[in-house]
Amino acid sequence: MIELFSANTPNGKKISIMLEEIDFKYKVTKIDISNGEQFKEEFKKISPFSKIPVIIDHKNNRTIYESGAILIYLAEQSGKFYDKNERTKINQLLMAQIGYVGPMLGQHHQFHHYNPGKSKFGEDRYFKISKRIYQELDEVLSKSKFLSGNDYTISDIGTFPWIARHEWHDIGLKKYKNLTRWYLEISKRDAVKKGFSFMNKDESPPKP
Ligand SMILES: N[C@@H](CCC(=O)N[C@@H](CS)C(=O)NCC(=O)O)C(=O)O
Repeated sequence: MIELFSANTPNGKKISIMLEEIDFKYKVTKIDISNGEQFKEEFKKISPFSKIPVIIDHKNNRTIYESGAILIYLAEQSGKFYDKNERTKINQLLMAQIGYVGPMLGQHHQFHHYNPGKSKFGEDRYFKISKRIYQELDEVLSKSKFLSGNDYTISDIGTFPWIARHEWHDIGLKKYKNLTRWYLEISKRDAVKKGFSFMNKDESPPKP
């Protein structure tokens, strides 16, 4: 059994979606990051940077933090969404999500959605970068069905919950035809619907 320590955020949703996709049994422990629960000594023992998500795989007695590392671990354990022959390609897009797409869209959320009017520089900067990310992902998806090729992989699972915040981004997902096609294709997967609503059963990926 897997224990998932998480919160209802894009990084949190990646792992619940993956667990649903591979059909592993899991239980969720909520970490209230808006109230500082991530800084408690008990949690820091399993997450040295005080961040969700974290999993404990009780069967193998392993604790893993960092969403990319967790996705790779679960893909290796299940043998799914991480084709051995395509790993370099999958890793590229997964690392791009972890190091670029997620952090930049996350800053856009901070300036544009949570704190509008506080910093024109911050708002403009991350709006511009976020638009660029939409354009770049759209270009990648003009060449292949999914981000790393013709198959749905952990790079798609990692990126999807970030694009699912498109209403906060105010960029207009619909303008990006390939990204929209990809988003709709993933939105209709049963495991994605289930994993997406892991903390709020009424939540579903918003329509473009
Ligand atoms: N690189 C990390 C980022 C995780 C992350 O930023 N988690 C956020 C929530 S989405 C968090 O726990 N923030 C609490 C904090 O930093 O205090 C990963 O991919 O797992």
